[in-house]
Amino acid sequence: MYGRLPIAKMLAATVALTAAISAVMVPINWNGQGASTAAPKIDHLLNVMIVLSAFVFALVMVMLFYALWKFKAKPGDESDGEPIHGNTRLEVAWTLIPTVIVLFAGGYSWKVLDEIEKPAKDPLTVDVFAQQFAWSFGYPGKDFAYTQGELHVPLDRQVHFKLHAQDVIHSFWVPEWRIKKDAVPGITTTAIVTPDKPGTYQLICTELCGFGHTSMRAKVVVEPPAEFRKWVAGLDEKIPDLLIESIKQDTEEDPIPVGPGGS
Ligand SMILES: [Cu+2]
Repeated sequence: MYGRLPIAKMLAATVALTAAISAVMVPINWNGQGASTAAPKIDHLLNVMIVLSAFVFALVMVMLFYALWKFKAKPGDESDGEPIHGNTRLEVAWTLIPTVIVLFAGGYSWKVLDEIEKPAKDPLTVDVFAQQFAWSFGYPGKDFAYTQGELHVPLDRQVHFKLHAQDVIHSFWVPEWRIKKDAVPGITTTAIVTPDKPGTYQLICTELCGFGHTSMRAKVVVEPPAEFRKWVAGLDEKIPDLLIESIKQDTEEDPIPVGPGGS
């Protein structure tokens, strides 16, 4: 036998290495500026995942380097290794630990998503039309005001973006809001965001959708509700019938296709 492993020492080394990696990785601002109520929650979730990943990495490295050092063959030793088979305790451990980590990560992510998507009392519904290679938007109210390439939303109000793809799969992403959701032909998907910082941002298509994919962007303006209302009232285009028809053919996860979601 190889003798007992110095479990306590290996565990201490793993914890120390986890702490060292986390101390470098966690303070890095991976996602940039945040501008929605979801941002701090998602950033925190990412940090928890970084610490968990650092732990797994550290554990593997400590065991690897211990084995390299401890069981190194002596010079001139050409003999075979000891024939060993199975180690129930080790196998139970390496099944149980990852299972617990993955279940925890899944459960925690579920909880965070649930909090983010909890419907507010008075959400605004905005229709988002994605097509190769442009974005356009429909606002509730009389005649469904419509804009191309520029999205305005009110500050501090939950917005339900109804995503409609006209041709291929696109994906709705404003990095500062963190939330990312696919627009899929044939179904209407919903992205829920509460912008909490005024300013100008960029909506980016984040699903490779063809030659013009990299240029598929739109300006996003988050502004106080009064300014938003004024802006919508000033729009004179309405959603083209073609787009309304295409929405009607979508399978709905929500029964209201074009939203009279208040204004
Ligand atoms: Cu794209």
